[in-house]
Amino acid sequence: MTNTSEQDFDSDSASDGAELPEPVPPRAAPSGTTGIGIGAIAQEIGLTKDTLRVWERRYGFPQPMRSPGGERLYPQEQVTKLRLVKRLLDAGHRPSKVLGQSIELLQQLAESSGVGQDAPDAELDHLISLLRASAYDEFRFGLLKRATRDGLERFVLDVAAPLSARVGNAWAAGTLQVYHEHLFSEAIQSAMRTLMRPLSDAVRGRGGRPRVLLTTLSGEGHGLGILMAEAMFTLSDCDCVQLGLQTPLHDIVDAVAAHKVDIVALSFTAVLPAQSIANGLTDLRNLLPPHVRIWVGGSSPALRRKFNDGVHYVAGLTPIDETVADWRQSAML
Ligand code: B12
Repeated sequence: MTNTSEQDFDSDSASDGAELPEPVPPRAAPSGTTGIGIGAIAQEIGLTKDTLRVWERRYGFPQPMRSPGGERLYPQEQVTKLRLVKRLLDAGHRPSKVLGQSIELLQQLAESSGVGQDAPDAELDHLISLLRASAYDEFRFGLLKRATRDGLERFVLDVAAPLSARVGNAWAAGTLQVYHEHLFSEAIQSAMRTLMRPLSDAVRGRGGRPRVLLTTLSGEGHGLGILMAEAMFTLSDCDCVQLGLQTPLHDIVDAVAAHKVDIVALSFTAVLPAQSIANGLTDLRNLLPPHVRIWVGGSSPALRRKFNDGVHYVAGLTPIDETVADWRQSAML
């Protein structure tokens, strides 16, 4: 990995050395008050429980209430703020600069730094409004029409990728729900598979190389990144083996041997803690034969850090063609 980032908020390094407030004594939850437990919050937002405890101790936020049994309970407004905090940190802001701010200030900061902002596109807005209105058949029709009109590459780059970001932003803003995300994923997957199938079959018939295995590691439940990457690899004449989501490391290793795979391509969003990604990649690297490359992509800020050698970060979908060309050149030497 060549890129580095100083951002790391997974453990005690969740602090960045700024002035710290006095610790706030825990409040008991008034009877009848609801709150969300630390495990559920950590999972939903993509932080570790340790990070939440460290922030509480060092920055005075979040400030959970306590259940009668002494467990942390986070009220909804703190969850909303935490979601926003996480997105600002993913965009490169520092914990000490954001954790003490009001939600209104954080919203302004997000707006001024472009976090969660959609580029104007009336057609994509229309698709989102169909999804929101539960006009699912219309939404699927709209996607398929665009896919047929644009072709695979343009559909991936101009529709599937920006629409995923829009859906994510709408979910974060509370204007789409998780079931909308599921419906969206199903519709995108089906449109992309329909477009991709004839080409994939033809590439397979020609014995295209490299052979690329695509999957995600345990804990990473987002599959549109590897699907879009598969489309771009296929357009670069690669034979793709799509394993889907969350494949255990030993199963990846077995599939690599059985299918004579040259490259393992993995996708990471910001949900997996940086340390889990680093550990997973180190373990996988040690388990795979050295000639098998590991290429990683996706929006996780952890990918901007330096990992061990033998893991290559591909910064987006368009560089896939060039990276494959480099592989072919080195394979011929
Ligand atoms: C659909 C969706 C879901 C679906 C996924 C269904 C499925 N089968 O895939 C469901 C509903 C299950 C879901 C669940 C969750 N999600 Co969700 N989800 C999304 C959404 C809208 C798209 C997901 C996706 O596949 N993205 C991956 C690709 C498309 O995006 P990318 O990482 O930016 O990668 C780009 C490139 O780098 C490249 N690329 C990607 N991978 C690779 C790999 C290689 C090798 C290469 C070369 C290139 C490449 O392609 C992309 C093109 O733009 C995103 C929004 C978004 N912006 O991504 C949120 C998002 C990822 N989800 C989010 C969250 C919080 C969750 C949940 C924790 C809570 C929830 N919403 O229910 C759970 C966690 C699940 C888990 N354990 O992983 C957050 C993560 C934020 C964060 N900082 O942690 C996001 C960003 C929404 C948001 N704006 O807050 N989600």
